Amino acid sequence: MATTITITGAGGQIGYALLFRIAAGDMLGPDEKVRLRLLEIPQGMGAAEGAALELQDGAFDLLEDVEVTDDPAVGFAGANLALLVGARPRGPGMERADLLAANAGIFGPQGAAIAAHAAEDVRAVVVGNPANTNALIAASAADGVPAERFTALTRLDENRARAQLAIALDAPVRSIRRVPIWGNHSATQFPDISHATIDGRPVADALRERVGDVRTWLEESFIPRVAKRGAEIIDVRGSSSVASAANATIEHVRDWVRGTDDWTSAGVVSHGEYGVPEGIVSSFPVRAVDGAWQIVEGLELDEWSRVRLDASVAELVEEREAVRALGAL
Ligand code: NAX
Repeated sequence: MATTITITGAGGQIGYALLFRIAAGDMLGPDEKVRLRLLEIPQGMGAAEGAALELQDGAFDLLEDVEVTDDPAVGFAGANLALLVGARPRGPGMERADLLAANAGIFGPQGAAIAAHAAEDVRAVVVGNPANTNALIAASAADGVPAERFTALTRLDENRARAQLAIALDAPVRSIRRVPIWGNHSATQFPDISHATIDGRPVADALRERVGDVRTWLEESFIPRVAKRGAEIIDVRGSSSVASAANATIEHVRDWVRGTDDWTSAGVVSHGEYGVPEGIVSSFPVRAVDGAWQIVEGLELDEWSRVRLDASVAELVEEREAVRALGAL
């Protein structure tokens, strides 16, 4: 047996950073064979075919076979996992509505193709932006596939938040746990440290000793740094986040399939938890149990946190209204 994994946008940057790690067993472990389906559009086929040649040259023990296609029916055939990376980037002068419309034209048909051709246990993670709303569009087009099988990547945001805390506290990142991201994968996201621990002790107590007034530090330094990290990477590197995004994608899928021992973050469909309107794909603190994400319930959110979560959710509701107006839901 092998797991069939479809990667859309496989000829792009994140695709290139993902493929070799998946083939090496970083995502599903050293005992699980993988079959890769590289789905591209015609312009991306050359890059994807080149990556497939390099996958051959990697001579990976776990890699059963690789197929490159620009036909979604072929690309999603039998897929157990779908990594939806390919998306339409915002071009010069493009309004948000144009961006949503262009991506609805990608993620609607892909959701339908997943429903028609993927394996019954298919699970999808959307990386391509706007990730949360793209996941919502794909889920609503995938008749017969439970909406819970469509998720959006916010693990990169969580990793960025944990890394910034580790730097501020001069501590190893592994010592920092429970830093959920709430809301949208956008500049409105809310990285929440109120339940975070460092070696089991509240992060807020440790921060007070280092930064003084914690709330000011969160508002003026931590939250903007995490929420705008993507732009900072572009400024410094001259290109958007790639390897860190691929790493987070691998961690998201690994945890979803193999389970978590603590909380993490993922964009999942709301059933009304924490007052997030039903049906919205929002980031929450989650655990993975028996192959399914569960939202961690019962957490206290103070007024200051509530305002931030509500602002990000309001943006998600607006995006949903915009795609509804386009007829994409
Ligand atoms: P690239 O432009 O390098 O690659 C995208 C690839 O997708 C291209 O090869 C293109 O031909 C392909 N593609 C476009 N439409 C397609 C379709 N309908 N079917 C199949 N393939 C299609 O972008 P890359 O740097 O790889 O980024 C990919 C996406 O990830 C972007 O939307 C980007 O905004 C998003 N990101 C999301 C992150 C997250 O945390 N959720 C972080 C990183 C990244 O910004």
